[in-house]
Amino acid sequence: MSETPKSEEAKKGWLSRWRSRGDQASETPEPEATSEPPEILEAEAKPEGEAEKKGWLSRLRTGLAKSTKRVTEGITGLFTKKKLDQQTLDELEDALIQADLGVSVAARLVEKLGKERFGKEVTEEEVRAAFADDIAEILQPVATSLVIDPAKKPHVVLVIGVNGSGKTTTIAKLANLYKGEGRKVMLAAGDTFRAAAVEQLKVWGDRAGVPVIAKDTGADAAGLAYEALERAKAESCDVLLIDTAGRLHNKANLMDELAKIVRVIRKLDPAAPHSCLLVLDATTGQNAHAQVETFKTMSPVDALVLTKLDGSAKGGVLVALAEKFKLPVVAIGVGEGIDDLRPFEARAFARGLMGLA
Ligand SMILES: Nc1nc2c(ncn2[C@@H]2O[C@H](COP(=O)(O)OP(=O)(O)OP(=O)(O)O)[C@@H](O)[C@H]2O)c(=O)[nH]1
Ligand SMILES: [Mg+2]
Repeated sequence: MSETPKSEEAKKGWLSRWRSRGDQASETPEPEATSEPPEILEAEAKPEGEAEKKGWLSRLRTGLAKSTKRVTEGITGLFTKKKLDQQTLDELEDALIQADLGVSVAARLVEKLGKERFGKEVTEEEVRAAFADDIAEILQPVATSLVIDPAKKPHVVLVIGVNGSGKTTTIAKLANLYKGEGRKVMLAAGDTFRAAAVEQLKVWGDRAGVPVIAKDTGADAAGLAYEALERAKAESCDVLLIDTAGRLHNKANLMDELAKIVRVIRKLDPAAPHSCLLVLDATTGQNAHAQVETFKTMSPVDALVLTKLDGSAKGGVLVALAEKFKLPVVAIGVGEGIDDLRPFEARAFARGLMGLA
């Protein structure tokens, strides 16, 4: 079920299209519900200019500002001595751990720095640049995109995660993205537990101009997912995004419900879901590790989306997650708007985190 890009070409095209339209849209108020996506198509046709790319990077940096501050504050101030000594290395390691990069990543970064620069003169900027390179190396293998297989009609994406992590919002953002790429998208309101969850998805569906298959609160989520897949197949949709509840009465209930959704949709398509995205809220920091562990036992997780990087000082956790779980990170959320989803790019993220241009 793991999704890897078909080709570098495909990935690049998708990333640049996404980047090229990201900025203008996020600065403007959300559009009213409309069945036409003229803004997106118009922006897509534009070639990606340097200015647009710069705008995108600066938005990433703005989003990461709190995380960057946390990481770099720990590093700044350690460089009163000219030569790199053991005490400075130890303090750097502590600073990286404090910034949520995790014990293992912190040790790895500091060990490498020590090997290369111990006893030598080194500036704070050089250390940040060295760390950024090493972080980019850790992130590179997981920085990928969710590739929709055009042979699947539909490509089924199951979206899971704890309550409030940003599942429904991420589904809306993805629906908007895929619709903008000219794909036929359908949404399934599989969170039948929480009152208002169905309404929330319907509002987003209207905004993105895509149909939402829904039932009343309390309906059987697996049955709903089955019906949605039947409809999506009949209508030859390209993508079906299934929302799920983040919390039920207890963990066992949630596990049963997710397992049942998977079991039931496989009656219609034995390979479904073709992608299972786990949505994590970056503000939860280290708790994200436990969430990955838990959800992996409930459903086969193919990839991660990290949300709320704009409001988090704990973006460093993404590096720790990449190193530990090696799960692809297919997108990051940098705001509440429908366009506030970004492809995850290793080098840009690493340099942003270290406060480098
Ligand atoms: N700042 C910011 N807020 C976000 C982002 N993604 C989601 N949110 C907000 O987080 C809150 C929860 O998002 P939802 O999409 O409803 O989360 P959920 O996982 O569907 O929650 P449940 O349905 O309760 O399980 C909402 O207020 C969203 O607007 C993001 O990337 N940045
Ligand atoms: Mg939700």
